[in-house]
Amino acid sequence: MNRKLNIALISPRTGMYRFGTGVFPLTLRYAPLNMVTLAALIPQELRGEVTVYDESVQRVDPTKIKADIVGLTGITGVSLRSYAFSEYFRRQGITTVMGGPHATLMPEEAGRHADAVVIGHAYETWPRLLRDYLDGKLQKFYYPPEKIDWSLIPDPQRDFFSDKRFITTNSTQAVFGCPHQCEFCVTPIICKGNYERRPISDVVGELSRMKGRYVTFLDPSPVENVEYSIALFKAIAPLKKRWGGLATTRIVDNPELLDAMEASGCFGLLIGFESLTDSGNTTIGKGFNDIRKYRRLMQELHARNISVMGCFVHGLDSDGPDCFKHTLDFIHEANVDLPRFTVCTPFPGTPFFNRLKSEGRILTENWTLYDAQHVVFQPKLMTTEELQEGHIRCWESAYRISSIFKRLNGSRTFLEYTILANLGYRFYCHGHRRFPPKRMARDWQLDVTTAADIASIQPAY
Ligand code: B12
Ligand code: SF4
Repeated sequence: MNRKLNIALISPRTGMYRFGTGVFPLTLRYAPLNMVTLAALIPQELRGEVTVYDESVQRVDPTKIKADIVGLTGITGVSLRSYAFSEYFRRQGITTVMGGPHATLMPEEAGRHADAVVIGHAYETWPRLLRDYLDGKLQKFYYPPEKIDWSLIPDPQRDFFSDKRFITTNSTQAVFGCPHQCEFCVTPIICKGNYERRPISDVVGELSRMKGRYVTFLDPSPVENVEYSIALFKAIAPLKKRWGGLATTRIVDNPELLDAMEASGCFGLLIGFESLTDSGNTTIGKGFNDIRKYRRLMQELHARNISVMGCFVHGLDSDGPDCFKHTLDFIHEANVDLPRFTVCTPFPGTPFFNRLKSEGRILTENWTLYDAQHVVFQPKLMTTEELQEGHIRCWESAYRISSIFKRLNGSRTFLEYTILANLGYRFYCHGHRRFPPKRMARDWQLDVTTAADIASIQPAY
């Protein structure tokens, strides 16, 4: 049989990150890999018309989409909108498949809204699912094999995004999972505590086929296997790329690793400092973050011309109303190039969610509010209002012109990027007040969602 499948892949938007009316005037972000990877995984002999939509950079009108199968992805914050899309397409007789972080964390829930759910990585299961569909044997749940063959990763079909407004479409991933178990983090849950690596030659091959110089590594925890990381950095150095990625604060104790990063073209790292107190880091199981070494880490990175997106979380059980001041003092003293703040968020499926649930502290299970910028649980040492307001004020203070000037003047690292990024974030943080919880709570709905669908999806707020 020679039947071809028409497939539409949709990444729905969240409340604050949206095309046109979101917090960013432009899309200040790199392209995600998931949908363009799934597009590349569709077996050649089954390929009909394949389209990829990302609602954060384009308007998506579901009434215009005609396909045999619609694939939907979603992090927790977009999951209700994903369900709304799915319910709409099922009403049109189109088969829907869900995957991604939230469906992996909550497969039963996703299964109530989609015909099939792909749990975890899809390198092997997505092509199998498509063949099952054609054979009339579609299953409800697809689990990844015990041992994933990382060499199955194809070059993503980046051309789907080339005319979209991403900073770069050159994203890739070399390492999967994390050996740590931070209480709030979804990575160890999704990857079942495994920490695995792609063959270095595959990563080098993919990088060398990318157009342009700039690359983003999306690995949530890339440098915990130091031997692999140094070998990877040495292997990519001859390509003369410039790359940004993530790292933990632990790199401060490893000058060889820092030197290898610099020599391989690293221009920026996202680092989870999380808390400025020992008790804060210990409560979340991130005790390896040593606050006494934070300033030295910043100096080591700036000395190597590596800029830092520093991530800080507010609302931990040991955080009182003074936590915002600690964060602001640190970002100014250490000249953090691009500070980023989140409200501690108990993503469902994590130990953090389970603990707060058992303590009766989860205030809403409306997943749209689980975007790490809205308070969804009862903090211990603050009121919800103190946490929400303090968090927004922290953003606003960090992105005053005087604050930007102080930090960047002290850092003077990769200014051609950090000045623009700071101005973008300045605009972003002033958008926070436009997205109060009540507005956000309804934000997942589609124009074409019917009352019956809303009843089936509607969470409590
Ligand atoms: C790119 C990215 C973003 C982008 C775009 C997000 C998006 N909508 O895709 C931006 C910058 C906007 C972003 C923002 C945030 N993000 Co983010 N982000 C990522 C990141 C780094 C890469 C995603 C990616 O492309 N991965 C690579 C692909 C290959 O893996 P994958 O996504 O898991 O997809 C595979 C499978 O899941 C499966 N699959 C996925 N979708 C589908 C769909 C179908 C139909 C099928 C069959 C299979 C399938 O197939 C793929 C191949 O195996 C991930 C971390 C990571 N490395 O995955 C975090 C991650 C997705 N983000 C996360 C978080 C927490 C956030 C923020 C809250 C961060 C913050 N602190 O502010 C914000 C939230 C924004 C909001 N308002 O809600 C969490 C998700 C947690 C959760 N439960 O929601 C992750 C997992 C990181 C982490 N460890 O915490 N993020
Ligand atoms: S927060 Fe970072 S270090 Fe902790 S488990 Fe998640 S990926 Fe690993």
